[in-house]
Amino acid sequence: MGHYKSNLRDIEFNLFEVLGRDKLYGTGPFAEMDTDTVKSILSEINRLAENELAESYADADRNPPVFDPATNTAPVPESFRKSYKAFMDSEYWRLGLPEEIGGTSTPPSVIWAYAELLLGANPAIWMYSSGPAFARILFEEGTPQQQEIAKIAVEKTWGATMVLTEPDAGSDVGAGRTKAVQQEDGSWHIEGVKRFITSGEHDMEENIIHYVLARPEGAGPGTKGLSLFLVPKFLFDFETGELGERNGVYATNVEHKMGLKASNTCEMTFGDKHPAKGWLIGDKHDGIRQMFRIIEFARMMVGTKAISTLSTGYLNALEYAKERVQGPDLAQFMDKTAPKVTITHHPDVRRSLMTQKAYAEGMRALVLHTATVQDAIALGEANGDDVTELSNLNDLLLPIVKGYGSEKAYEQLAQSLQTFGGSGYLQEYPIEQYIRDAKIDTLYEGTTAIQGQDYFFRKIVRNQGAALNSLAEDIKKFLAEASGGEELAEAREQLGKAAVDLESIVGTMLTDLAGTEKDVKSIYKVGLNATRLLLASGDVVVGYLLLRGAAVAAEKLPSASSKDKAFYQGKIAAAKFFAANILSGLALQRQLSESVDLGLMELDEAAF
Ligand code: ST9
Ligand code: FAD
Repeated sequence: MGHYKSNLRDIEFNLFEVLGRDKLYGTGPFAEMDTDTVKSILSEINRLAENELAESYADADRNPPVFDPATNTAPVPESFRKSYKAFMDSEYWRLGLPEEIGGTSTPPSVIWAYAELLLGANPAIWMYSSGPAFARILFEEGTPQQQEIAKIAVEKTWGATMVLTEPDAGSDVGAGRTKAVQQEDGSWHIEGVKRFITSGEHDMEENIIHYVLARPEGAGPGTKGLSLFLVPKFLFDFETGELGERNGVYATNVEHKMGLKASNTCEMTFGDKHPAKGWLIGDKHDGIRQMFRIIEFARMMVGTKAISTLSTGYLNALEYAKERVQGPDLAQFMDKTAPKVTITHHPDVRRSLMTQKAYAEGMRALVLHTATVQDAIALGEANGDDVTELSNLNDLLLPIVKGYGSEKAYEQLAQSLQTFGGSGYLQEYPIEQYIRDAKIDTLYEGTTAIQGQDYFFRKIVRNQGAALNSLAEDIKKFLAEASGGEELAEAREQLGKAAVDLESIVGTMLTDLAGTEKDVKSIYKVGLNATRLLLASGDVVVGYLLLRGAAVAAEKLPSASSKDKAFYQGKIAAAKFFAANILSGLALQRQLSESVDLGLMELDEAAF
């Protein structure tokens, strides 16, 4: 067995016992994807993930791709290539692609369930294998000719990249200087240097399509002046896909990173050696909106990756804790001859393990809950319904999945390592790599600070609180129904209080925002609270979803099989633990949000 420990039982618990996905699968646009099919797909991907996909995880970390400046290449190690090929050969990457370009219509909840397995086993495989998923943007946003190119890109499984970042344009994408110059034949020449481009160069597919944000000559400043271009590594015949000359886009460096080393992170130089030809996607200048369709998908992916890594970190820690014998039971502290026990007997280890479990399972519920909102959007769109409200709810949840998910996964992975004691610090166990590989999740696709601002300004204020209110209504309804009975009464009360504290934090921030009319500096108070609000919201949503799961478990427990009994007991225990130990912290966050003042902003920089 490889490093990866999946939790298919909990994925299926969420999908079928809590979220009722069996009622959706096999119906309407998902007629081909019934519950049995979904279960067999997940079971097969799970097998693949634990074996072939996980196999190269450590080797590709210890022997990462090396950049050759003479040829501008960075071939991946053989072990990784094998894992990648196993995934591509499985053809599961077709799930969720439009059928017109060679895909299989699949509910988003199935995609994110399988994504967890792949991302937990070997996340770089997902990155390199995303070319067909990217082609969807060409199909949905492109000209008729580009829609045909989308089919070619899928058929040939060409790689793809999203190309935004530049040395002086990271969070501030609108500061990008890469230029696009229109040519007489309708194509464009792209000129500039992009930085940190995932999968920018590799040798596993014959071609790579770069989706590049660049500023056409004469276009305005900021993000709205950027357009999205298709820039292939090799030029090709648009009708047949036959490869032609090398295009003028080259990797000019591959970064040496803390983790996720199998994934090439490239500096890409456009138009230096010879012209880098590009084509405007959809023949219209609407780049940032088009690119954000990719970003939204990628933010969901990043959150899922982080959460999945925590889950396998926790399960590895749990396995170790059940075997590691150290010290006597605390209750026998007077007896120097007392027998030694496994560390699961120590209160502090139990506290830590239950914290890891509650976050890992709570955040899995968060991903799959968000995915069911996406199911409803897909269904609504297929039926021609107005899906605005559902889309707004999905938009509200995305920064929580990405921002909260990545921060808490990284924080809790340190606890998983702690469970191993000194052994956790060794490369003999996977946790140190998990920590290194998961750190990136709080950084790319918009740092946590950016997620916090996106959440407050765009997803709450601009939406006039509508999506947040609908989420709050769901929580209130759950509390009013008293689901889970007496067993969960105290935890429900704790959730209710935390939700009130959260409303109050939002209220404080809205008041501070309104305060800018009198004093523009009041906006700093909003900025000081933005990440706090994001993390507090994550706690409340995760607490709510854990309790929803626990209520189902409480109902099923009396008639459960002996194997399921422990599982359901664990669901109830995790929800109660989270409510008592984490949700109670919201009261302090509320106080802190109210006490924010301008002192920090007025402090001389020299005093830091
Ligand atoms: C990166 C990649 O880090 C790392 C991993 C790569 C892995 C690749 C493989 C996996 C991907 C698979 C993909 C498959 C593809 C599937 C396709 C499916 C179809 N939501 O607020 P404003 C838009 S890449 C939606 O004024 P500023 C919107 O159009 C690098 N749209 O912003 C808006 O116009 P309007 C990642 C949003 O002040 C316009 O932007 N880098 C959202 O000009 C302007 O908005 C980052 O993520 C949103 N949440 O610019 C950068 N927000 O208002 C982080 C904005 O009219 N920085 N738009 O609607 C930010 O996000 C900044 O806040 C900023 C600020 C750039 C948006
Ligand atoms: P900066 O924007 O300089 O941020 C530095 C710090 O300041 C951060 O803590 C940030 O939160 C904070 N900060 C910045 N602005 C604000 C603000 N307005 N308010 C509050 N705080 C702020 N990019 C791509 O285009 N394509 C890719 O495929 C890609 N893959 C990547 C892979 C890796 C391994 C890495 C490391 C990066 C990748 N990136 C990619 C780039 C990534 O998206 C950026 O690194 C990220 O958006 C942050 O930009 P930056 O590094 O310039 O940091």
